[in-house]
Amino acid sequence: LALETALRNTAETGEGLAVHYQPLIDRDSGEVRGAEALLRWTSPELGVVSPGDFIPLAERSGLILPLGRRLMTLVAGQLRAWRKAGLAPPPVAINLSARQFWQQDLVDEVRRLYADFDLPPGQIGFELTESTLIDRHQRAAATLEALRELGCYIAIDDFGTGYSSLSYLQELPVTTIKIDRSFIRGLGQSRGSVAILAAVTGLARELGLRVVAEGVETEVQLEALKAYHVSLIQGFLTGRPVAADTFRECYLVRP
Ligand code: G
Ligand code: G
Ligand code: MN
Ligand code: NA
Repeated sequence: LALETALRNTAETGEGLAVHYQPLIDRDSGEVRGAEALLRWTSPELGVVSPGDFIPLAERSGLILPLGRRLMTLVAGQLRAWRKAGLAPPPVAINLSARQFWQQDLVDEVRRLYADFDLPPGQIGFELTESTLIDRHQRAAATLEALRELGCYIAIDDFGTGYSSLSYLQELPVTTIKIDRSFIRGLGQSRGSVAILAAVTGLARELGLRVVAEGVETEVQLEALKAYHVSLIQGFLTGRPVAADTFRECYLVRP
């Protein structure tokens, strides 16, 4: 309960919230092609709380709605500041949990964000899990279409861990699938992981979807991905989540 009270205070004031950015790297050129925004929380009362602890609580309690709004504003403000400084930040992906995706005014909120912070189309994208999208196809499609019209790209996060139905990929305007790190971990160890990689990349190619490998930690995994022409890499090997200033220095300022 102490944790929930502290989180509620933070949702109201924004105190102690920060955003870390993890780069999405093009393996062939080494260039940054995107970033994932990840919420970080240092509670004034409790100190650093891991996202693995506070995100599930935020989702259960509904606090993910105000917290998610704060995150979006922090990201948009950061992007505007970078652009004003003459930098060219790549598209930044924001995670949306089911509650956030299904809230009535999501599209209006995103539209307002683009306008208020002078963001070019495509500057912000979203990551959703299969389980968020699968129950209510048609309404999901309408929301996704509206987000696509604002230029947002849409990634399926943790791909392969949700439902076994694949038909939604054809029916929904998603642009990207992020192969879950549980499959990446097995590369070089289990034949099953290679089989899944082969199937997922084949499917993505046929459907014209972009593929991102997440959770890439070793050169062996990178080599295995190369064999299947997966060139977009997100993982500790190519870059950990870092604070905004570090992200700027490492990925946005070219010598
Ligand atoms: O770095 P990592 O430990 O941040 O994140 C743990 C989990 O929390 C991941 O599943 C990630 O998608 C989720 N997460 C991180 N930031 C956010 C956020 O702003 N909103 C939502 N809904 N989930 C987030
Ligand atoms: O659920 P989601 O995919 O949004 O999770 C993002 C989470 O993955 C963050 O907690 C981030 O810190 C973590 N992460 C990113 N790269 C790696 C990696 O290479 N290995 C592991 N174990 N976790 C990673
Ligand atoms: Mn994610
Ligand atoms: Na993921």
